[in-house]
Amino acid sequence: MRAWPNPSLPNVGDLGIAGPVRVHDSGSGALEATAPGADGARLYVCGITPYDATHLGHAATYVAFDLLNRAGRLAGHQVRYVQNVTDVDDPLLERADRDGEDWQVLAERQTDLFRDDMAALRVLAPDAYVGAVEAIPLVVAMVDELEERGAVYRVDDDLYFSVAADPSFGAVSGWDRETMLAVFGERGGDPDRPGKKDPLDCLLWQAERPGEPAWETSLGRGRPGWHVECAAIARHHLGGAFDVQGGGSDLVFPHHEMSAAEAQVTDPDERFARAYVHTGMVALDGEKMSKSKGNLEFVSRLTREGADPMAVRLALLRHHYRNDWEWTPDQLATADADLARWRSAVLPGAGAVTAPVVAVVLEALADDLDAPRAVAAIDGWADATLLGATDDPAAGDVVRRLVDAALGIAL
Ligand code: 5CA
Ligand code: ZN
Repeated sequence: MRAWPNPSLPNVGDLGIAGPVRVHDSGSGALEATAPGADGARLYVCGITPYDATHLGHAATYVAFDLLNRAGRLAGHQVRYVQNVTDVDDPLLERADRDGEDWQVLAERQTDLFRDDMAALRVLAPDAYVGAVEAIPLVVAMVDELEERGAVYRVDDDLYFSVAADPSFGAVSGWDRETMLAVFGERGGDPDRPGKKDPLDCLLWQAERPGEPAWETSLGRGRPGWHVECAAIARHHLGGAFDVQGGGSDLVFPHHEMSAAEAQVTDPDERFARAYVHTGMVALDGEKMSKSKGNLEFVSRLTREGADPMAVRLALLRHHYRNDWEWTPDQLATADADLARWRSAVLPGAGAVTAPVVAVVLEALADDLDAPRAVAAIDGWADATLLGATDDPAAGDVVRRLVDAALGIAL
């Protein structure tokens, strides 16, 4: 499907990240240097299930991976970025049902809203933006391959993936079985269904249920399971052993564990992704912002009320992507004032020396996307400039390009 219009990227001139970009891999629990090959960096980020979009938790997650995309480019790599849209799945159908709305109309409207919000936040667009529905042929082909490898079995007319087929199952989350079992049911799994070989086995293909959408395929009439959707899309659009699989920390298990296992059974010689990177959860009113609880704040509500999307982005960047944190309205007011300060500091052109601030911002970005450190460096430069420093006659232009290219904020 179509993505959103790309924001312009400034001419970065001599701004560049010298060393490797390092990110925290959930599997190893350590910072790992990304090491893109000659064909560039390959990034897959799990997309929305299109309802209740775009809340600030979504926005924080996509802005975080946008920093990774930008860091890769500043390190001189071509970046190939793929994202999905889970445009058919139980939660979407349940919401459409609850509201008496056609599920496709709901999905299209919410995907449009998400596109607009991503464009407003100046998130670089994916090179391939792929819906679950349009990926059904890819899913069917992958389930066929899994079947040839003996990793598929039937419960009634539904097809299940046998997690025992992947010897490295568990390596993405590093969780023990007990922990996996404790959350599987809460995150779309069905540990108690009779007839399964292992309670952790997950659905690959769900046979048609009365009143639900279904597609006629060689697997029978039905629809794809969730995890295989991302496995099939990533594998097809990026190939094996791509650099980073990203999403919020609520996707570590089962989603990323299962997609990796399915892909690794299909292609046993290759890891699915080289690193699994996860963002912390944004809360509101003391609890994780979540569609099921309804404690949400939306990008579009804030902008409709007059918020500058760049202030929303700056407010998100004040938090390190790996932390859990809570949204409060004062953060937007603060970001708005900070943005105004940055804007007046770049305006005259001359300002405080830029070499140190350029170095800190780019180093911070390459060091596990440390946006708070980068933002603090810009604060320091803006303060010095507003106090009258004019050491560098071209400072305003340099900082404007730096903030734009590295942090995605247009001043
Ligand atoms: N469609 C699937 C992924 S294939 C899905 O999880 N969709 S979602 O709409 O529920 O979430 C989209 C992204 O936002 C996921 O990466 C999810 O982890 C992230 N996310 C959801 N809620 C929050 C939150 N409160 N804070 C931070 N990130 C969140
Ligand atoms: Zn996904």
